[in-house]
Amino acid sequence: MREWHLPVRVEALKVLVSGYQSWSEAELRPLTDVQARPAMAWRHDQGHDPGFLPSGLGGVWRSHTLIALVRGDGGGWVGGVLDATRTFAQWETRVEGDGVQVTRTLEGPEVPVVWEETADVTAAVEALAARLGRAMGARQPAPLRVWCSWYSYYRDVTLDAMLENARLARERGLPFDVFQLDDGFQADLGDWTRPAAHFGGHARDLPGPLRELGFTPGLWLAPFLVGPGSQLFAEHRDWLVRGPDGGPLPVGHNWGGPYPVLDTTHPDVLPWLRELTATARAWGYPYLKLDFLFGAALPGVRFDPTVGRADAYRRGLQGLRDGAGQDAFLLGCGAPLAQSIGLVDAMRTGPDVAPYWDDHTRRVWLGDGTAPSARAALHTSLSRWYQHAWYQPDPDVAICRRELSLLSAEERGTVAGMLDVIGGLRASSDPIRMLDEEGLNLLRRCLEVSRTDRPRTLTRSYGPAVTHFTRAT
Ligand code: 9PG
Repeated sequence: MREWHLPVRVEALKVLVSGYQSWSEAELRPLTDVQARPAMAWRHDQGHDPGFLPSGLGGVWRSHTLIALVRGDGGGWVGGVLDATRTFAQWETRVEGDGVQVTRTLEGPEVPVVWEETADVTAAVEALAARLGRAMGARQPAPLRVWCSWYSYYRDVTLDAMLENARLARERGLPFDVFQLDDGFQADLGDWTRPAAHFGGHARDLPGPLRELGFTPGLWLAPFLVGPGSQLFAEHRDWLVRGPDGGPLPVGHNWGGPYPVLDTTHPDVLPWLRELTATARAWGYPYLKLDFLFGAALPGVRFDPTVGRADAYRRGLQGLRDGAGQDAFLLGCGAPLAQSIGLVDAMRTGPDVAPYWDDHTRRVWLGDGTAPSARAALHTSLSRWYQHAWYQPDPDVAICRRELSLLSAEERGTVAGMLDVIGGLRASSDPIRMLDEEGLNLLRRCLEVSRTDRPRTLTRSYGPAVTHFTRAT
C-alpha cells in the first residue's frame, strides 16, 4: 500500500474511476459526491470486485487499474499501473480535511506504478492507457459489425430465427460482418455440445448457412460457468472454485440462482477449456463472445493456493485463446478489463443495453448503476474511452426498432450518435422484419465505421456529456 496527500481545494476536483469488469460503473464525477454501492448483496460479486466494492460513501472513490483527479482547468493527477497480467491495482481517493488522500494497493506481484501531476488529464490518461496496452501486447483488430441474438430473442432463440434474420439482412443489404448466436442454444452451462430442446437444431448446424449468406458465424459461451444441474457439474465437482465452507463458491444470480465456476488452476480444467473453444472453432465459429469471465477471478479456494486470482483468470483466458487459435476474434464480456489485454480482440466496456433509456429506481434508489439500460451502457463506455488502446470497445447494441421498445425517436438517435463517438464494435439485435424504412436507415447509420474509428477528443468536445449525460429532450 502507498499513500499520497494532495493539498488542494477538493470542491474544484472531479474524479475519473472505472470498476474492474465490463459491467462495473465507470464515471467522471465531482470528488465530493457519493460513489454508489448496490443495496442488494447479490449485485456485489456479479457487477463488482467483492474484494474492493464501491465505497458507498461521500468523498471516497474506488477504481481499478487507473484513476485521475481533474481540476477545472483540465490539469490534475493521474495514477495507473504498467502491468495487469497477474495483479489487480486498487486505487482509492478520500477527502481528508481540506485535502485528498490517494491510496494504492496491489493484489498480486509488484508492478511498475505511475503517479504524476499533469497539465492535461485527458492526454495523460490516454498516454498511460496506451503504455499499459503496449506493455501487455494489446491486439488492435479492425472493428466488426455484428448482429447478436440476445436483445430480442433472449434465451428463446432458435435456429430458425437466426436463419430468418441472416436471410433478411442479406436481402436488405445490411452490412453486417458477423452473425452471432447468444445464450439459449445450449442444454446447460457447461454442457455446450448438447442443444436446448427449444433451439430446434444444434449450434453446429448454423455456420454453413451463415457462410453461404456471406456472414462470419459467431457464438456465445460462458466458458467458466457450470450449471448446478449440468452433466459437467455431476461429473467434475472437484473442478470448481470453493467457498469458505468448502462447497462450490456460489457465483452470481442469473439463470435463476447461483452457479459454480471452474477452477483454472486445476490441472484438468485448462485442457477442457482449450478443447471447448477448439470445438466451437471446429463447428465453424471463428468469432466467440466469451461471457461471465469475471467468475474465474473471484476470491475463493483454489486447487493451487499459490496462484492469485488475477493470475488464475489470465491462465483460463489464455487456455481459451489457445484453443480458439491466434486468428480467432474473441470478444470478452463481464470480464476483468485490464487483465484481458492482449488475449481478447474486443471487450464489452459497459453494462447491457435495454430497450429503455434509464432504470432510475435501480440506479438511484438501489445504488445499482450496472442495471441494464441505454443510459448505463453509453455512460459507462464513454467514461472508458481511453480503453481503445487495449482492444476494440463494445458499447453494446443499438436499438433501432420501434416495436418492443420504450425508447423515443430522440433516444434512438442519441444512442446511434453516442455509439459513433465511442467507436469500436457496431452491433444490433433488432429482428430485421421489425425495421421499417426509418429503422433500417438508422441501423445503416449505426453500422457505419468512421475511417479512424477512434473516439473523438472526448473530454474536450463532450466533457459535460461524459459527466452529466442525460436524456435528450
Ligand atoms: C446472456 C447475456 C448476454 C449479454 C451479456 C450477459 O449483472 N448481471 O446480472 C448481468 C446479467 C446478465 C448479463 C449482464 C449482466 O448479460 O452481457 O450480452 O450475452 O449475458 O445471458
